[in-house]
Amino acid sequence: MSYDIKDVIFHFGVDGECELFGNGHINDTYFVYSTPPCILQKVNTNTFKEPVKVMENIKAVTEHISKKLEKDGGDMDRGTLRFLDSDSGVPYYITENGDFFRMYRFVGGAHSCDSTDDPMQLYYAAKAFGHFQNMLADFPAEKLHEVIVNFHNTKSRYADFKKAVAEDLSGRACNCADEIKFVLDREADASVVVDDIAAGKIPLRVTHNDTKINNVLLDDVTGEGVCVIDLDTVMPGSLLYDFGDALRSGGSSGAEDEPDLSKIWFDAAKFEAFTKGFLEVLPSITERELELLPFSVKLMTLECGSRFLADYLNGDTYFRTHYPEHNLVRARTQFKLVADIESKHDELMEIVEKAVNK
Ligand code: ADP
Ligand code: GN1
Ligand code: MG
Repeated sequence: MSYDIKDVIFHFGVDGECELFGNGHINDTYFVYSTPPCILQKVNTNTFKEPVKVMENIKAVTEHISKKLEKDGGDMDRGTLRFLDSDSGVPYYITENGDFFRMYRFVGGAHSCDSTDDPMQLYYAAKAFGHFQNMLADFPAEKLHEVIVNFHNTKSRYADFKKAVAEDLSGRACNCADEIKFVLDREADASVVVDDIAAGKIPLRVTHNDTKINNVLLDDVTGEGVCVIDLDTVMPGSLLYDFGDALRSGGSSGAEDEPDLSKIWFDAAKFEAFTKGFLEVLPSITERELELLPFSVKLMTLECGSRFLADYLNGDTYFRTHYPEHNLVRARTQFKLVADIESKHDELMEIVEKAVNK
């Protein structure tokens, strides 16, 4: 560690012990035993090359949400992330070595799930993500920096994937020929949403873009959604990205990195619960978006699997890994899910139709 963590938190006017926290793949997260408790994060500047712009986005978005909560009598303490300014008067602190830190209040009495067996958790998570999107419906999108360019542009993700295969920087392509073929066989899927957005058939909205199920906090007592977190990638996007990514993670029968693929399938009951919650709070959803809901889950799962596999081929430079084959294991679970979602497409479409006609 090239920084003195006590000194870092001191710059935010906070004191207390710190310990590593959470299971995110990108940032380093610490729980700070201060009064009140806080979360300290070292932002991954390999992923986010312009972290000041990330913080400008997050501040604008959280202030917008705070105003909505105040107006609607929402939970001002726990309904959105609340950042602390450092002694430089900005919501971040940069060490002499260039490490970029931010600090915000810990949301108490709530928890996140990396995966879940309870469809009700999906229902409440869906309402929270849908509500988040509603609160940002009148946010001026042009104010947001595109902090990761083409983040969910699946066509450009395919170009990245093919580059990783061609370069094979890690020399691992020979270990995963079947998985590479699995991705390449589905290239036609990559155009569907991006082309519809470009043609104006799908509205561009302000979206979260990283709705992994552990990025929503649920109340410890009621189970209801409390706060949507991990706001680094809030940018203009499609509602389909948020729906699809939440079910990629939340609709799976197991962990994202479950090595035993016989334990991995896509759970239609979880899809049903999430769809119900999402549609209950998002009446503005269009016909075309509804039609693509099941496809979006497959698309986001395919995109994520291709990113894990590309990272494996590139030598594990993007996602945090805990052992050498970790990204390949993650990619395989995603592809198992993709194949299962493909086989269940009609069943999932019927669930959407049933939810709409309720
Ligand atoms: P990453 O970008 O690395 O995924 P996150 O911002 O999602 O980082 O934080 C990692 C984990 O820490 C979350 O999944 C959640 O469990 C926990 N966490 C983050 N912020 C809070 C908070 N304000 N209150 C409670 N738990 C939090
Ligand atoms: C990363 O930050 P975290 O762990 O919530 C990634 C997502 C992936 C996800 C896969 C900024 O999310 O795009 O879907 O891992 N975030 C970024 O688990 O790349
Ligand atoms: Mg996260």
